[in-house]
Amino acid sequence: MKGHPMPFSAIIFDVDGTLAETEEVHRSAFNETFARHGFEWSWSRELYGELLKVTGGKERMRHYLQTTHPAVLDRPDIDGMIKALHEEKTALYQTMMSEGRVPLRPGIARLLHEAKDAPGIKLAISTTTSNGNVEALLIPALGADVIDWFNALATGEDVTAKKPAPDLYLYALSQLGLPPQECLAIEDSVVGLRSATAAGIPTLVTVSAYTRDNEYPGALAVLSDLGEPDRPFELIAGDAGGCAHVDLSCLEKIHAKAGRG
Ligand code: XBP
Ligand code: MG
Repeated sequence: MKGHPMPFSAIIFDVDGTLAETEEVHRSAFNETFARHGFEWSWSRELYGELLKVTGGKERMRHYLQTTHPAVLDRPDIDGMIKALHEEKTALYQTMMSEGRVPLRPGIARLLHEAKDAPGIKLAISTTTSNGNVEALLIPALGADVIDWFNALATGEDVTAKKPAPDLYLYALSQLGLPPQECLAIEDSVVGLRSATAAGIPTLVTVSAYTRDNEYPGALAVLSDLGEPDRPFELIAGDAGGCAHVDLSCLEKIHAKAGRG
């Protein structure tokens, strides 16, 4: 082997679509909020797939109104209205999540447990959703102290420019105190991949319900999910280092390829 591969020091996880298939819960919470206020805005699965290109719930609502009900945006109270609707949507989402209806995706709990105790490996989160929503997903699944497993937490509340801008990943890197090449991001979407890549972070893609038909230029590999020892992932594109499920030694192999181009 030529040269000195970069050490592998951190995994940065996206949340929605990567840790769990949460987008259908977000969609229900948006729709339920709109209905409660008498708005006839109902986001179908198909429409929501398009709307996901705009990250962040408030930004997504504004984009929807711009393209379908532009007159609503002329209301003098529009900013307050979007903020209030989004707060209500967030509260509803958290109630729905507390009912425990969304399991973590294959391999997520296993990899987090392995990595949190591994010397020299740090964990981080980079998500356009909020802190409260991250907790609503992770605490019921992994316990009250799960947030302490992470050395860095970058959420939509911390930046103005959400994904695909690099800001969320740059903020995670600054908290980790690591150069991008020592990290590996795990993402489920093209906007997420673009965000991580723009921050210089090698990225592994695990596709989700809304993103499996996309192309992921620049990803180290594209997998169906992280897999489990008794249930291998499906390799969709790239080279997954010959492994059948993703654990730390597999990630190290995948990461080592990044340095070699
Ligand atoms: C995906 C998103 C989020 C959620 C909704 O986030 O784009 O906006 O759809 O959450 P991730 P909010 O970066 O984790 O994939 O309404 O709280 O924005
Ligand atoms: Mg995502």
